[in-house]
This record gives sequence, C-alpha cells and structure tokens, in this order.
Amino acid sequence: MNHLPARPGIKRRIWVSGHRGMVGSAILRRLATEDVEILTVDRVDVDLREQQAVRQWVAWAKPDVIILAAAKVGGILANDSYPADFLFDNLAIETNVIQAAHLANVERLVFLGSSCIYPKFAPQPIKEEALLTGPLEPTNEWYAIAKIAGIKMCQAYRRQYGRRYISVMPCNLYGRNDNFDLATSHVLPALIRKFHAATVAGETEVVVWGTGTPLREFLYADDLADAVVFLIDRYDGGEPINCGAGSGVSIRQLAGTIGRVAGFEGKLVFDTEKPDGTPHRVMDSSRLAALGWRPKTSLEEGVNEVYRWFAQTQTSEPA
Ligand code: GFB
Repeated sequence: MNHLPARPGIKRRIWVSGHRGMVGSAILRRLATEDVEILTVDRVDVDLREQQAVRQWVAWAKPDVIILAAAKVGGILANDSYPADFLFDNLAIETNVIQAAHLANVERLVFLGSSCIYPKFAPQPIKEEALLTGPLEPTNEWYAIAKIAGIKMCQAYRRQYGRRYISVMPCNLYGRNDNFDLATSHVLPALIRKFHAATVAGETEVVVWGTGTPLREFLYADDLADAVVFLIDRYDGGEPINCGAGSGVSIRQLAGTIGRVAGFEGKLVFDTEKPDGTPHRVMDSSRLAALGWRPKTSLEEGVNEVYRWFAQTQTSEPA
C-alpha cells in the first residue's frame, strides 16, 4: 500500500536512523515499497551520541523526513542493570537528532518512544493523556525518562519553532533482527530462544522469569513500520500517539503460544526471583484507529514467522 506519494520528479528523502535494528530494518522493508529515497548511515561513520557528528551528517544529507528509530533498548534486566547507559545514550541520541533536524530545516520527524513512558499503575488500557500522571515502573524509569524527554523535545520544537515533529508510542515489539541474548533481550525473543533450544535438545522444562501474570501487548515490528509510514502525513499533533496491537496477553499465555509454535511438550517453571515489572501494560490505540490504521499480524502469525526466522539463523550459523 502506498502512503507517500512523491511529487513529480522529486523523491522525498527519508533518513531511517537505527536502520540495522529490529524496528529500523522493518521500516526499511516497508519504505522499499514507496517511491522515496532512503538514507542510512552506519554507527561507525556517525555515532548518534556525538552532537557535532550528527549535526554535520543531517546538514549534509538534507533529509525531508527523519524516522528516529535509533535507541539503546533492552529487556527488564538490561534496563535495571545499566541505568546510566539507558538514560545517557537515549537522551544524547534524541537531543542530537531532533536539534540537528531543526537546524537543518527538516520538514518532518517521527520520534519512536515506548509504552513504558506511562505510569506503572496507569488505568488500562492506557490513553495518551496518562503521560506524567503518576510514578514510573522502577525497572525501566531511566529509559522511560529519556523517552519522555524525546516527546518533550518534539513538543518544544513544535511550540517554539513550529516544527512538525511527532511522537509515536509503540507497545512491546518483536520481529526479525531482534536481540536474542538471554541476559539483555525482551521476553518474546528470550522465550523463542529458550523454547527452540529446549525442543532441539529434548529438554523437559523451560524457565520463565517472574510469576507469569504480567500482562503485555505485543506488536509485530513490520506492523509498527507500516503505522510509522502511515503517520508521516496523517498525524501532525504534539501529543504522542499510541500504536499497539489492541489486546494484551499474560506472560504465561505468551509462553504457551511460543511453546506450541516450537512444538515443545515439557513444562514451564517460573523463576520468581526475577522481576515481573509493570503488572499490566496495554495501551488504548483508538486515536490511531480513528485515523484509519490497524495492525494486520496476529500474535500467533508473528510468532510463527519470527520463530522460523530465528531457527533458520541457528542452522545457518557455523558450528
Ligand atoms: O520484555 P521484558 O524484558 O520487559 O519482560 P518489560 C516482560 C515480562 O516478561 C516481565 C517476563 O514480567 C519478565 O519478568 N519474562 C519471562 C522474561 N521470562 C523472561 C525472559 O526470559 N526474559 C525476559 N526479558 N523477560 C520493557 C522495558 O519492560 O519493555 C523497556 O524494560 C521497554 O524499557 C520495553 O519499554 C517495551 O515489558 O517489563
């Protein structure tokens, strides 16, 4: 589906920052179906935490649109273990890219945040208005504070300079090119790795962190990519806009789904020494639905796809 019509003879230039990550790579796949010019730059050439390097790159590349998908991300344990890195890296990336966009007169910018910006006990499903109405979840408050600052950067440049920069808040995401490292990943890729390893080795147990009761909402990264491209020309407000799958599942249910996909027949063991994090986190995405966008991929379909992709990378890796 084409969302970004080009003016005759002039292609829009879109810089996807973080193009090697799960979200950025999904956005590249999505933009490949549009008549646009895609710009990317590697981390070795421009470290987004370096202000001067970012300013120079944006001034030179002259994008019409920036999609700010670059971020330091990780699961509950990584967030809890590296607060300084999550706070500094994300603040630096956001402030550098958004200010450089303004200085270079970039027309549109889409900043990607996270559902963890909302208070730990926000009423469910969480509406955009819940922002800054209560304390954050302690395991990820550093990341959340940085992402809230990114929303505020967009709002401030919009208010002071009339910049048309917007913020999109995705729920928990999963997809190809995710981080599958058990110590630092999110739950879905971790469970894909654990169930795959257990099935291949014929093990009878898989360890799931926490109590299994927390509720999360999982969106396929390719669906998010479609929403981001959709929103570039469909939304122009200062308030963040939620982008979720529409319903939540418990971690126990998620483990059941992944176990089924993997063909695992053993039992689940819950390690309650590990943190649960936010008890319930499901967003209200009716603002986005009212604009005419809905996700296409069910959790079962998405998990199937990512499981097959992951299993393939395991067999193709040299022993
Ligand atoms: O995805 P996750 O690491 O982060 O964990 P959050 C979600 C839930 O899954 C927690 C449980 O209750 C975990 O205890 N879980 C069960 C596991 N087994 C595992 C496992 O093997 N690995 C992991 N990682 N979790 C993140 C934030 O919160 O959500 C980030 O830390 C970000 O800042 C992201 O906002 C969207 O969903 O709790």
